[in-house]
Amino acid sequence: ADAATAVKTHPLATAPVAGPPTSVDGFVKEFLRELNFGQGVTLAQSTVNDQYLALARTVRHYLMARWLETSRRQFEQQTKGVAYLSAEYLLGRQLGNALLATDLTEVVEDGLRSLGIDLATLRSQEVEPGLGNGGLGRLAACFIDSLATMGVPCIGYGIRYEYGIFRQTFVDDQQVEQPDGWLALGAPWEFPHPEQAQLIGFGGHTETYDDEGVTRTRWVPAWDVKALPYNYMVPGYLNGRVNTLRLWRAVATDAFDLKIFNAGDFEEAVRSQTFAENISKVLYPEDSTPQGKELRLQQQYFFVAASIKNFVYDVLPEGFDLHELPERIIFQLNDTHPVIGVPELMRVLVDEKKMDWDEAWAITKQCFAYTCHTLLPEALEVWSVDLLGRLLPRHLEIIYRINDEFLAEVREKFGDDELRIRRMSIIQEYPARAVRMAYLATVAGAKVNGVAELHSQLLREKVLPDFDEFYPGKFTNVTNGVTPRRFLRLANPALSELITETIGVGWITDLERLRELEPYAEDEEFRARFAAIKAHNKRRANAVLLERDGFTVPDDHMVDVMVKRLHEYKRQLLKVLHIVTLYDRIVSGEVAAADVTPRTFIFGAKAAAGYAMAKRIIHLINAVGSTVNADPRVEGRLKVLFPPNYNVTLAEKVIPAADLSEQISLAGKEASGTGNMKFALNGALTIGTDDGANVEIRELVGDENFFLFGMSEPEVQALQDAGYRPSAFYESDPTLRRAIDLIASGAFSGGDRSTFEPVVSNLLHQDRFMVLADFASYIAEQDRVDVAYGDQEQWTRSAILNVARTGFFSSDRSMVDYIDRIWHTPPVR
Ligand code: F55
Repeated sequence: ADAATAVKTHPLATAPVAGPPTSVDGFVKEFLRELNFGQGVTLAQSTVNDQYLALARTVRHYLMARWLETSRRQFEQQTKGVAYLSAEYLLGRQLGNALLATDLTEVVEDGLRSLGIDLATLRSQEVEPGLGNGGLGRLAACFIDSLATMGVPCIGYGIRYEYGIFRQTFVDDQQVEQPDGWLALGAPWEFPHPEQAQLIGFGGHTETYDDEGVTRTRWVPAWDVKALPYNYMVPGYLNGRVNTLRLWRAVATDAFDLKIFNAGDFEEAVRSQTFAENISKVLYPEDSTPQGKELRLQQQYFFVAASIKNFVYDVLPEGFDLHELPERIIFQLNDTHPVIGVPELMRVLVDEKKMDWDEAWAITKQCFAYTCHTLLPEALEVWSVDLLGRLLPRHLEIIYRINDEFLAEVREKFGDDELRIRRMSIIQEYPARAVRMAYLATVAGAKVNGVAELHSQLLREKVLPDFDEFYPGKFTNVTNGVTPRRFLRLANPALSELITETIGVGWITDLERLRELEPYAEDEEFRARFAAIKAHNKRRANAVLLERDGFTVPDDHMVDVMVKRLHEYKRQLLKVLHIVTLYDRIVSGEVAAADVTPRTFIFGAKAAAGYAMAKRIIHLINAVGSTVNADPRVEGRLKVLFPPNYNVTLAEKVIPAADLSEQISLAGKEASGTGNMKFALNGALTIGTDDGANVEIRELVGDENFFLFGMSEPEVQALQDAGYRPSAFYESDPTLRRAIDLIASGAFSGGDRSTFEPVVSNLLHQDRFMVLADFASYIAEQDRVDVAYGDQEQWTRSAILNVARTGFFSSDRSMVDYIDRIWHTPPVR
């Protein structure tokens, strides 16, 4: 104890050792030290990977004092902070962002050059942590970047998947998934803390016991796993602040295998270890149809329970009065994946901290807020009572009680309206008894938000109308945003430089200042520079795609990009029908190839491994691409590129090169979209439906600078109600018929009519997302795009205005909205 006190009161106890000097010399010394002492190699012996790892560790050293200092001050200040609970963080590469945040890029570039090393080569060596599926995971990454940059106390909690989103390859034009072993070459950004491991229980039963005259319940789990935290730095931009992302890894407890081992079954002991470690083994690649798999529920409970324990027992000071929890923390639920945290906090407060149920519930209701990211009914998570009862029996009891008391309140307010009670129950009865996690989140959350204006409106009016009526003021909107650091400053250095030269550097942390660019749309010289930058970015993308996939992007082509997860509602098929239509115009002789606006179509999309229709659509895109690209009649005026394994790293190269951004979901289906924002900020024009955040983009950039097509959400609803018959559109529109017939004829499948028959027949007889209904409008608008592109000066004007008017979509602004409308965390200096 004396030794511990001596350590804590030492004059240097809380003063971290400063990082290496911020000079080229200081950097080079530290880098060589890491290479020699960390990697154990001389410069001459070192591989690119050695150099990358040594560089990453060197950059860490510059951040370390700030990280320790941020944590210390946070502990000292004891102000309210955010715990962002997310099963996914799609971080992208770390090195470039860390260099940007510390302003070390030039020093490092120069220092490495003096050793004969190219920084860009080392940056390419990094394997991005793909710990997310798409928009939801990337949003979490943008949010924690913004919070660090704005100096808001935040811990991100999640799962350290050993395998992130699969690596996509194409074999015979079809998707094949490969494991993403992102840790294989070393993990220089993480800090494991095995001494802070938590035990997480599963299964077993509950029992009541007498606690000095009070009957209490306790949970007796049947097995447990150890949750090991791995910390990651989340550096703020040039502000000396470093927040923490804490990801949990599952490992077997000693007891877990020891018991079995001692029973003499060594093989079983090893098997059970594997069983425990499976929990954080791999990210589920489903991004819209949760499969209700037991392992997935294990993952959810595992990370949420570890995070709540960590916060309550380790982050809060000893002796903290838990009645004040809402003044200290808000747990933000990124979709329903962490909602099991609600009964978990109740269990901790009631069973472990022996708090009165009503008191605990009053606290819990103030500590959670819920963000919904979808409108598709099949994407709303539901866990069978059967599974929950087996895996988390105490949590099921708690959910039942929450539901009973909630339904009693509903009865009190609305009377014995049994239909309404059944509609609003957290427990669904048909087709099987199951817990509706979105309802639980809505009942428990202090606030519920959608992710774009239209989405929030539809959420209130169509998905949860009873709840909106029952809880006035609970529903709100926070429109998504993207971090300007990664998606403009890092991804588009040339445009960033032009912007900074024109309006100063303030835009990087105050993106609305891009407005100051508006007058330059009329400046001919500025336009020329802006256009030259777009051309430069196309050549840069060309170089990356050439090296990666052997593709070339012709200099004189419009670059038309659709990158996002493959899903029927996003309507990649509509894009395919457009390409087939253009192709058909040429090969049928309707239009001379020379008269077609040259376009390169770039797709990027992963399909969930079990989503058969999505995989067929990938196959079709590749097949159409192969045919179109190889047909001499096209004279190279249409080109279809589908680089495999679209990820954050590729996005950073492709988005800045785009002229046209495809945001063509069926109105009312895309909650927000965030790619749409990244494209507009990088000077692409959007062709899009009135859906998600497209609505707000169009409002901001102006109708003249946006290509709108398709039905509005009310029109979609009306067509649905009237009875949608896709074949009617096929029969009455000869252009559409030719495109579909061409696919059906086997023109893209070596004459085999069966290959794409399921796609064609689904379009003709189901077409859940009304591709055929919007086809004519889409083609007409695309023809206007061609005309508009013909006037390059005017196009560039529009592109500049897209940049100047979309500063609203900074995730910094999203954070301000969360703070004002939901978190009420105090401003931090
Ligand atoms: C992942 C797992 C499950 Cl089980 C369900 C959904 C997902 C997922 O990745 N969803 C997702 O990415 N949703 C998207 O969220 C974005 C951020 O809010 C939105 O912009 C986008 O519209 C929405 O589809």
